[in-house]
Amino acid sequence: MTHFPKDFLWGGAVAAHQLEGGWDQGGKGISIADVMTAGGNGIPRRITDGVVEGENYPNHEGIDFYHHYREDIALFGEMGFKAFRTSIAWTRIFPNGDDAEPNEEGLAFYDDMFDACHEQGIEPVVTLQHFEMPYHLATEYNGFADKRCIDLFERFARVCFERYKGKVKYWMTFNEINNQSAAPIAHHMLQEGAVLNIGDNPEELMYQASVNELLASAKAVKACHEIDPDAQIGCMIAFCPLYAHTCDPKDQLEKTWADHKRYWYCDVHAKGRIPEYMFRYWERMGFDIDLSDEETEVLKDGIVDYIGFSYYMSFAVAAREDNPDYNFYEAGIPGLESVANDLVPNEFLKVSDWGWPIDPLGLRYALNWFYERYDQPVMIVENGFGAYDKVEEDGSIDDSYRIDYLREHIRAMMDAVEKDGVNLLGYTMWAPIDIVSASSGEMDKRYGFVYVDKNNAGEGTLARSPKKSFFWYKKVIETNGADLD
Ligand code: BGP
Repeated sequence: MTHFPKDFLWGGAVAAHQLEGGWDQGGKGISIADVMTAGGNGIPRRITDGVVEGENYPNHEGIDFYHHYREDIALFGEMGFKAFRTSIAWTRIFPNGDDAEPNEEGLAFYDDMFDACHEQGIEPVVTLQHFEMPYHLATEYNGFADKRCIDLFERFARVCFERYKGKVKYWMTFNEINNQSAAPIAHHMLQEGAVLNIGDNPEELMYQASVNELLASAKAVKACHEIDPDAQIGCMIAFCPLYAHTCDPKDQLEKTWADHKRYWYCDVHAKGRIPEYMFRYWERMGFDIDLSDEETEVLKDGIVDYIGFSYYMSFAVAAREDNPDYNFYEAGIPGLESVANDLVPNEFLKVSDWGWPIDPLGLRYALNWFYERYDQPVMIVENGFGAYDKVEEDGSIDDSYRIDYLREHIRAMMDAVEKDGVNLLGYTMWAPIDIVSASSGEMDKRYGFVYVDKNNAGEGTLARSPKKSFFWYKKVIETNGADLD
């Protein structure tokens, strides 16, 4: 007998800035993603001072989903998607973030996109802030370093809840809010909170911005519950299991602290309070984090309805001789910055062409980790394989490596549900159609079931064509995961 839920939300996930394009159309303002240049495999993206002529900004066009969304959503419908996760570009609704009135053209765009989803029987799952804050909030406020952004975010969220009430049942507040606890800190502080100037003590400022974002998230959760009691609103955590390198208790303690430092955000989202270990750390470090009693109360009202997380890879953690208190943890994104400090290579795992460790069983570990810790429904809102694809003479694309990756992860996910009893709402793989990579700005780092004819240099017809994995995933959904071959 199978315990896999019949109403499971199979689908795919993207983010507005990585596929929409139309960066200056429909009254849209400039977002922080619009001032990020293309990087490359191992080459970080640069942040320019405004939009500079002659630079290559891959997000400006994305894959022009802005003009292709009906066609693309129809392809998702053909695969049998039950859910489509995307984000609302804040700059389509409030071009500068602090405008007096929302932009009707932007609101209407998402109205029609969500209608197109429902016409295909697809439930939209929507993130409010996915690395695409208004650039104006970065330059004029220094993003979430400034507490005024809390209310600006809440206002944006309220406008969305009121407008899309009944159309959107699943919301998320901040995408991968916890990435900023890893290096490179400046890049992440900008992506997650539009913090442009990281000042003299970036770590302290990162914690302040994080607290402000968590307050903004809590206010949005409360607003969502008031405005649409039928909706569910979750958080979104970038989860990489942090395994202890050996059974040496020192490695185990190091791992425990690494979990604290990387995942305390989830404690706040799911329990409504900042964990004591974080206060102790700030005290030890001499950080002066501004959090009033009133704000502490705000956090209590912001408990999420489910935990959304992304899963791509795992890491191994080893204790350091110079870290006797086990309170140090630093990590980077492989390929983007040297992963030094207390991360060590995991000899049991292979890595992708971008150096990301491949660990399907880690997904079962992740699901258990969340479920036993927070006792809340969970949703896998990102999981996928970035790879170089080859188009054959006849136009076909055999991406069996992507199928292998997804098959093993889905198998682990199903074990977590069937054997471990995890309450899992859905699985939206990343990304059903080729889009611009968030970390590197490449087009040739492809995740899709649907190929898009566009390369790193921005050349191509933007034509869409199904890869082998398209037909495989269609069958997976049709059989509710029973046929993974
Ligand atoms: C997550 C982000 C996505 C995304 C994905 C894959 O961190 O939420 O926006 O793009 O990772 O990463 P990349 O595009 O860098 O390969």
